[in-house]
This record gives sequence, structure tokens and C-alpha cells, in this order.
Amino acid sequence: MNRARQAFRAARRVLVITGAGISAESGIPTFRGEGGLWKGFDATQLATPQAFDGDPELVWEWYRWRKQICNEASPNPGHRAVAEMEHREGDFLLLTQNVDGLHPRAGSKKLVEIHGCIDQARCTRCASVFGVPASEGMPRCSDCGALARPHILWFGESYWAGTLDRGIAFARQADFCLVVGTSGMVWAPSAVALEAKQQGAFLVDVNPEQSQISSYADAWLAGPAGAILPELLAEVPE
Ligand code: BV8
Ligand code: ZN
Repeated sequence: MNRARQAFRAARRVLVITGAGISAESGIPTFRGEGGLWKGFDATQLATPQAFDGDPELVWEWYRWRKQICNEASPNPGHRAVAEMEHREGDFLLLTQNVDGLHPRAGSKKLVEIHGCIDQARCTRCASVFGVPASEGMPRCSDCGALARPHILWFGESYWAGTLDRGIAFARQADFCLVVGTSGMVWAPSAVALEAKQQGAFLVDVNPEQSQISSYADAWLAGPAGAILPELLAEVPE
């Protein structure tokens, strides 16, 4: 922890990458945890264009159910610590894989939600993006009336311009990269962390379990984000 804390305090350009684990303490079960988050469905089966084309009603029902869980959850000390890092650091970027909206609610501003946001819908025809309406059923586009889909990046879809590429560009200049609560199951966000490491950044992995990142990290802080991150930020008496 001390080596990580010193490296963080010396850092000038900090990249933070988060996954579902940082929201676990907010009561949002992770993709891999037993939590039954997906009503028994396998996320990689439902979070796909094929699933939506096949049964848009089921996919909307699933996302509305998750949206309710996310909207009722609150940011935890881990989210707040990441927002605090942004205030302290000159150059800072948060790349989150999470669609739960808890980072912006905790105060993070310099963030890219690379997989989208559960509160937004996108028109399947004119691609306009708008808030998911409270009314039940499948939302239609407020501009052209066509069916809307969740504004979420699904498995098998390519990253939107200005998301992953923005993270990779920042990773090339970062001197500290903090990865929190990700198994590394989806390869692209992990590739950004490894890019930072290859370019000389000090890489820290915060996860109660070993992840695919831990073995590359300069420090693996084994524990829950809600406890570890505030400790990483704590002032160390000289
Ligand atoms: C892409 C939104 C190429 C959905 C998500 C082309 C065609 C077809 C497939 C592919 C393809 N190219 C690549 C693929 C493969 C695919 C992929 O990676 N599949 C996996 C299953 C192998 N990738 C894609 O399709 C991606 N597209 O790569 O296109 C490309 C690249 C560049 C430029 C152009 C094109 C798109 C993937 C996006 C999928 N959408 N989310 C929704 O939410 O409904 S991914 C989703 O799953 C999450 O967002 C997240 O990314 C991932 C889950 O991973 P984690 O967040 O890590 O969560 P997980 O549960 O796995 O782990 C939690 C961790 O937390 C654990 O380690 C646990 O120990 C830890 N933890 C628990 N408690 C705590 C904790 N940590 C800290 N504190 C705690 N308290
Ligand atoms: Zn439209």
C-alpha cells in the first residue's frame, strides 16, 4: 500500500479504470458474482444486438429492471474516493465499464462511460440519444418515432469513437494507472491498462481476488474498493 500511495502522490497524469466490482458495495451485484443480477439470464446472451432484434421487449424489461436497481443504489466510498482523486490530480481521466451511473452521481466529471449508461436510450433509426422515459413499455424516439434501444455497448459491437480511443491516448501519457473492480473479462479495458503499463505508468490493481490485471500490476491491493481507495488517498504522517 505504501509503494502505491507514494507512486500516486508523485503522479502527474492519473488514469483510473473501473469495473462492476466498484459498485458491488453499493448493492449492485457484479457480472460474475452469484448475486443473480440478471434474473437468471446470462448477460453475454442478453446484452447483444441479436437478443434485441429477437425479443426487444424482453431486453427492455431486463434493462428497466436493472435501471431501477441502479437508480435506487447509492455511490459508495470507493466512488467518492475516485471523484476525490479527480479534484487532487492535474491531469486525470476515469474510464468506467459500468453503466450504473454511480460515478457521475459521486461527483466524477472527467469520465468516459465506455459501455454507455443505463439511463439513456438511442433511436434505432436516427441515433438520437435521450433519457429512458419513466413510462413502461418500449420507448420510441422523440424525434422520428422509431423504436429506441438502450444506449449501451453490447457484446459484439464496436467501441464508439471518442471512448476507448480516448482512453488509449490518455494511457500513453499516464504515469499512474489504477484498475478497480474488474475481472478483465472484457479485453479492451484491460488492454488500456496494459498500454499504460507498457508506457511506464505505475499500475495498481484493487480487487479482493486476483484478476487478469494483478499479474501485470506493480501493486495488487487485495480488498474491497470501499476500504482500499480511501486508504490510498489518506495522508501518510511523514
Ligand atoms: C469490442 C454493457 C472490438 C452491457 C458490457 C467482435 C465481435 C464479437 C465479439 C467480440 C468482438 N471483439 C471483441 C469481442 C469480444 C467481446 C468480449 O470481450 N467478450 C468477453 C465476454 C470475452 N468484446 C466486445 O464485444 C466489445 N467490443 O471489443 O469490439 C473493437 C475494439 C476496439 C475498437 C473497435 C472495435 C464490447 C464489449 C462491451 C460489452 N458490454 N457492458 C450491459 O451492462 O448490459 S461489458 C460488461 O461486462 C461490463 O461493462 C464489463 O465490461 C464486463 C464485466 O466485467 P467486470 O466489470 O470486470 O465485472 P466482473 O463481474 O467480470 O468482475 C467484477 C470484479 O470485481 C471481480 O474481479 C471481483 O473480484 C471484483 N470485486 C467484487 N467485489 C469487489 C470487487 N472489486 C473491488 N471491490 C469490491 N467490493
Ligand atoms: Zn429517431
